[in-house]
Amino acid sequence: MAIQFVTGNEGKVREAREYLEGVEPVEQVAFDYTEIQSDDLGEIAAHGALEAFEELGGEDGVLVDDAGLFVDALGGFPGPYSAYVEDTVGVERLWRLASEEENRRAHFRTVLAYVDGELLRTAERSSRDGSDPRELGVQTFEGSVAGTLVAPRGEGGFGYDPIFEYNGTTMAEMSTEEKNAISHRGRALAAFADWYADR
Ligand code: ITT
Repeated sequence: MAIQFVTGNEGKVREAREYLEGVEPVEQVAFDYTEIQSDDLGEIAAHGALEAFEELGGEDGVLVDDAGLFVDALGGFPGPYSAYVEDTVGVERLWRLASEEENRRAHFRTVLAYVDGELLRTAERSSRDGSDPRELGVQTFEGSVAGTLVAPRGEGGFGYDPIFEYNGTTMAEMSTEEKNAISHRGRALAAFADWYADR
């Protein structure tokens, strides 16, 4: 059984493959699920996973990853709007905005949402009180990491990695394995892999 990772972001796929090697093969699937308007990454990811699972059909598991960069001095901006801000403002200009602040602390957060046929059937059997059984079937796994924003450095990673420093190294200066060992996604993938192995 392969895990269908529904994302257009190859960097996310590279990190998931590196982490889940030996657990399950990860297949990248292009499907443009609806990103609902919400401040809650978990809600966005869970909704997307369910929609993609229903659209793709079959039994194989579907994984969705919704992530964001939260800058403390900017009230958590860009947060759930991080992809939009990267496309419009860009990483370099976000750094310039943050560099005017004394407090350069920020964190990354990601929520992985996973669902498959067996989870949905189990949820349907156990749902009694009228709540939507399909939503109960989706499993979510969260990870976050705190760091400091710096002028861009490094050629690796993707997205905001060049401006996010952890222990003196930007995430763009790390290998995939090094980034996974400390990153928000690595932590969420660890929680997912533990749960997956215990099933
Ligand atoms: P999909 O929705 O297709 O998975 P996306 O890149 O649009 O891909 P998000 O909606 O989760 O992903 O957007 C998150 C934004 O944060 C986006 O601009 C990413 O480049 C960036 N981002 C996510 N994870 C990151 C990471 O580990 N390092 C640096 N930037 C990251």
